[in-house]
Amino acid sequence: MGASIATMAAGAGAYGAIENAALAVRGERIAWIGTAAEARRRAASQDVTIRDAHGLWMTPGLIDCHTHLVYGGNRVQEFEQRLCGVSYEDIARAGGGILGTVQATRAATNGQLYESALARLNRLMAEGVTTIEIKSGYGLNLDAERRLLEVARDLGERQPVSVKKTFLGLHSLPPEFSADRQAFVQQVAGPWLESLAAAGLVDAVDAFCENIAFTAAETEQLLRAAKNLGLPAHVHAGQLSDMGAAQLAAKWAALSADHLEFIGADGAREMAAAGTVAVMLPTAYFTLRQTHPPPVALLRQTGVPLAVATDSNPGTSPCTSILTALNMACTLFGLTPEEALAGVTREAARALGQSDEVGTLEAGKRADLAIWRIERPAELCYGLGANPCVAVVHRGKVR
Ligand code: DI6
Ligand code: FE
Repeated sequence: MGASIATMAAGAGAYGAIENAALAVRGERIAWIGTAAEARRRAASQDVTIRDAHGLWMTPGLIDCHTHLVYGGNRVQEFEQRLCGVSYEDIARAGGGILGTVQATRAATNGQLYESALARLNRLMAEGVTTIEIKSGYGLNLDAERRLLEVARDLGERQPVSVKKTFLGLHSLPPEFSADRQAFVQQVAGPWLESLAAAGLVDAVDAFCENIAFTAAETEQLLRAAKNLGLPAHVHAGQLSDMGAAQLAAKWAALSADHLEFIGADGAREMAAAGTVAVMLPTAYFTLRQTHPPPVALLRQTGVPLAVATDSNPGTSPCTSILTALNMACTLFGLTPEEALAGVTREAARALGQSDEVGTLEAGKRADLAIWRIERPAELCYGLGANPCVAVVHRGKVR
């Protein structure tokens, strides 16, 4: 009680803010939101615990809607190579890059994968993250992909955070299939997807549609298979080149198309019509020292919803700070602080198909919230390296 609340509800003014506000939790849900004065009157007649939060701000718990959190090893030697002039694409074509991480991941035990991902998850949770999407994609055979998704599931069951698991079956072509791309795509979109989905390990699918990865036609095979199983999709689209992946994502009504540095007006228009969210990944852009940002003004004018995420991964975004992603969404891509904050709350929830549950503070939604020692919400985008988070509530419980 007494905090300012950025509800982030759409159409409710800047940040959906309510000053000197109060929020009541019953069980896992938000029971009521209003002014502190009204809350005091209501509380007098009821048996409730009141916590004072004067001088603090409350926001929805943050949602990191695009991560590759679970993997073995790291890629620091590639970081050095890139700074000596070798490009990300050259490293990938020489069998490094994603395939380097695949080797390290296959060699790691489940315990090692869990512990290293947990260390990263703890840093994100300390910055107010209450929901995280975790992609597989560093196993690239059925057994290793299953292990990655099981580790993601276990993180969500053992830690106070909600996890969405994405089967990124088409991430890179593994060496054992280098002579037969089509056989690999058929395995991924056929028996592998079916078996992982049957085990309850797949909330959505994803593909890296890129000149160094998979074509639009290959990506489409996975999107079609997912649709047949009733599973939603995300697509890595236009990170390094325009393969028509944004249009493809829209055609299959994907929840999101992510990266989007190289998309055009058609992609934006079709995404807007399909309701596909554009996920901005500025820390990957920064790490790759790219110079061609996504067309944010075009996306905004066209009415495409904008989300922001860390893309946490060992190659292009060794980032475990969602506040850094917020900062860079503003400084590198030109989002307003309000757009950026909506991008890790309301719009990130939409990108995960979770809008009915989380992403804004409204009665009936899940009581996932973060409490901050800040003077105004834009401060969450302003700092570099500060963490003003003072408390987090996940499913109604203080973490
Ligand atoms: N795009 C990315 O930025 C990551 N995956 C993807 O499809 C990078 C993955 C990596 O380099 O390990
Ligand atoms: Fe990614």
